[in-house]
Amino acid sequence: MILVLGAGGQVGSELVEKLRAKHGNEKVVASDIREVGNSEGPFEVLNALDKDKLHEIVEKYKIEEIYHLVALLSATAEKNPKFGWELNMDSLFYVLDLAKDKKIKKVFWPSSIAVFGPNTPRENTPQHTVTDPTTVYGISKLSGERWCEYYANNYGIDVRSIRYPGLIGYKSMPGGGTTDYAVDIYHKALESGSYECFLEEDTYLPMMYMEDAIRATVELMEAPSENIKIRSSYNLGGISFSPKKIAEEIKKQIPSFKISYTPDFRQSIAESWPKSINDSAAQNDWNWEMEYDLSKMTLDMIKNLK
Ligand code: AKB
Repeated sequence: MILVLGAGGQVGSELVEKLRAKHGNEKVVASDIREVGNSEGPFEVLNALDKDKLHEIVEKYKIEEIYHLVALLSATAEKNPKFGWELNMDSLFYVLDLAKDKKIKKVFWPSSIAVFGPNTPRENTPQHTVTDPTTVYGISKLSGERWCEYYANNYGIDVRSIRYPGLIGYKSMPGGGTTDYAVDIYHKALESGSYECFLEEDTYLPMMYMEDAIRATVELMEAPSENIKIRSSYNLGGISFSPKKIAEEIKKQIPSFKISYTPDFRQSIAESWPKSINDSAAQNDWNWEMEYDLSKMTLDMIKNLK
């Protein structure tokens, strides 16, 4: 049995669908801090900081595998740093300890490109390099990575992780990230024909279409354990583009689309992150291969949002 924490979120809602299609609706327990509509299988309301309830659910359903997707993202955590740290770290320890105590067998926990910082090489960022995050979110993800590796090395737990780039999908909205503009822009292009972007036009960031991100997650979790050489978190490259580039691509489909730029506090977060990522370790260890580039993604986003 599989448990997904944060099943109502941007990744969670799509991952639950995918896992249920693969394993059967009854085999995947979805959970979130509030009820999510139309759950096709078992659902539990769970605050990821409620350790006792988490233990109860693991016992009740005889859970073997947890996907821990709960987090306060980069922009939101900056507004509430202490809570961002508490939520992102404490909930991770509860899950890692379940694996350490042999109550569950396998853990997926996402990290992020936010672990990198202003002194990281920004182009083709290597797997192992300077990590000096400036956001609470990035600090919590980097610390989480170190703890995942520590638990794997010292307690032999099977924990796997990906440093997600900004994720773009049509089924769900992101909540509180710096890369959120790249989802919102498609919605606004179709709703009103224009978009006011909170980043400057030439701010390049690594991004990925949700189809690819979900497939990467499933492929990583299905790979033989001996192939998983990195127990902190794998770089995942995706597509590198700026607001100007995505706007140009949207204009190919909606010629009257207009974009304007009013950068806010998220600009300095974006500037501290890489522009593009080297994911050769993921390619070598578990055969990772991206499918969607900017134009393929844009066509699919617009088709589905229409
Ligand atoms: C964010 O912008 O905070 C997230 C991320 C890159 O992890 N989308």
